[in-house]
Amino acid sequence: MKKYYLSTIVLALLFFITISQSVHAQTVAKEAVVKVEGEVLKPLSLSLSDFAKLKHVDVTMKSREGVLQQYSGVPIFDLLRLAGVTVGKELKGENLTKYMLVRSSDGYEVVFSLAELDPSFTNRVVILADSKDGKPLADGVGPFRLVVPDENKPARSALEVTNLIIRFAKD
Ligand SMILES: Nc1nc2c(c(=O)[nH]1)N[C@H]1C(S)=C(S)[C@@H](COP(=O)(O)O)O[C@H]1N2
Ligand SMILES: [Mo]
Repeated sequence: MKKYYLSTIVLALLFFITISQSVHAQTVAKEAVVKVEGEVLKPLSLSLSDFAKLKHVDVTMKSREGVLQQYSGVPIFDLLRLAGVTVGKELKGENLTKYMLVRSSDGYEVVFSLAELDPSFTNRVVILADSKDGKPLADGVGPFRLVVPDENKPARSALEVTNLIIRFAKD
């Protein structure tokens, strides 16, 4: 009888340990990150809370419906500098053939040449936004989206961004 109770307790314990570990694994897996990778010196993997600590700016763009929307986020240029991408003084010669491939969780992909993102070439500031009207981005939009101002359609303003991948177009 005693043996039976003991094995029941051991089984129950094992059960709870397994359940709590799988719950833990799910919470870890759920934490959203955005990665900056490819032709970079320091690959980045930023969680929402890492991202929130970076300097933010506000940027306005027109939605698909033509309505002005204001988002807050981090300039792509700042993320590229943090990751050690060849921007600024190094953006010359063959580095001008580098581009950023933006990948989203639904498989959507868009590209920008590095020069489109560098303030020594353009005054337009493209950001990776994490909030709109002071609130986190909605499901299906965030947690991170690109906001590209001054473009005639918002097709490159990728939603649900997961990866910024720097590549060389040069043969
Ligand atoms: N991940 C992802 N981003 C995307 C798209 C998409 O299908 N998937 N569509 C693009 C297109 S065609 C448009 S018009 C805009 C719409 O963004 P809005 O809802 O903020 O206007 O999202 C762009 N970003
Ligand atoms: Mo679109």
